Amino acid sequence: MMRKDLYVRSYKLEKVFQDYEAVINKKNEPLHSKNGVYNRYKNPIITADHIPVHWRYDLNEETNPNVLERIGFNATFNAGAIKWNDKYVLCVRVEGNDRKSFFAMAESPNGIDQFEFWDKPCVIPQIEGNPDTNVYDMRLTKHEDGWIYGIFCTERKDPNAKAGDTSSAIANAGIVRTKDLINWERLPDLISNTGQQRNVVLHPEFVDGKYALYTRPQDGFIDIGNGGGIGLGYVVDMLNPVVENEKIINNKVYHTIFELKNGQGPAPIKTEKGWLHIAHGVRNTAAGLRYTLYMFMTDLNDISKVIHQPAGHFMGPQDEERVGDVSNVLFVNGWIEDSDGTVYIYYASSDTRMHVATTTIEKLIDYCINTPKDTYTSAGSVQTIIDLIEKNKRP
Ligand code: M1P
Repeated sequence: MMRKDLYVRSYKLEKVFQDYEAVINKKNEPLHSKNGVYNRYKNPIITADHIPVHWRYDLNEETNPNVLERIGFNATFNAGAIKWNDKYVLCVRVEGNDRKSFFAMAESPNGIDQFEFWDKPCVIPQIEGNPDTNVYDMRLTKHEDGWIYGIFCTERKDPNAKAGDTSSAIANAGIVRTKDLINWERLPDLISNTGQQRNVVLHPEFVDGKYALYTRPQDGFIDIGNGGGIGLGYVVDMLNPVVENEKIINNKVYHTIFELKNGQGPAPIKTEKGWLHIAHGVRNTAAGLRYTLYMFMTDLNDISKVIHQPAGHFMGPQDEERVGDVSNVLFVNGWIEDSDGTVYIYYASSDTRMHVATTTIEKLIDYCINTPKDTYTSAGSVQTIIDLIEKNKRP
């Protein structure tokens, strides 16, 4: 290489590293909370620009003299979350330009900025004879049995697809477990009798000696048909994960934000007033599907019983969150409760990027218990508003 070419090459490479450093060191700041319930933050916390340089570039000057990116990445979203060695760790769904999703861990010292990916993406062992085509949306649960479980969607081509149908797929829950977030043991995929599954989440405690799983049965891959609703079922042995007694505990309902489908977010958080749940609800619009986040609480003694559920969405896409590969989508599958009661909600917007919102256990309980319930009619909504107006007029 000529001296000038070498100079240009090293300049280009330096710029690539500088851009990356600028992204991972960008400070974040809370935005004013419009509703008092949570604070959004100014910047997304993980984007495709957070992908490390050594995943994207061949750094060898002989094999990459022009400093061209060799592997491109499209999006970073739908992350599971866990506090690990005092760090806020996300198991991010990374999607390459080749459309394949995979998991990669990223950590931050404070939960709101400076997220940096670990050295390599996660290696998920395959099931012999039945490899995953695509994997995504891992929920991490630290279970009382001592393992950290990761339950994710595994997608494979529908073996019964007609000739020429190159889209039909089957979704199911893949299961891994780990003690160090590095070495993953693959367990058999979930066995349920209710069709396809997505958004399956492990409850952190045993219930009557069994593992409890939140499920989302569906008839088809996108259309859930007669299925849908958040289910709850039990598994005796995670090495033979057959779901028993799967029942819908939080159904889809006509003319709500979860009219079409819904799905449990991360594993619920235990509080003295009940289990806090965050989920996504989907409705149809003329512009396509709209995904928002909502909350509910279940009983400490009977986790199948919903005891509080505010009307409507808890968070909906706003401003730049509305736009992305799949626009008008908020999705959540990770949150972290700190020992001081702070809650970090890690949500993704429009299947493109990761964000954080912070709140507290106290505020979330207040929100769930004291936000009016759905009346399911316009007249009911008006009455709810009038009740508050009248209350505010009383001395
Ligand atoms: O594109 C929006 C979301 O669609 C699916 O979620 P659900 O099964 O509830 O419809 C998933 O593919 C999810 O990853 C995606 O964010």
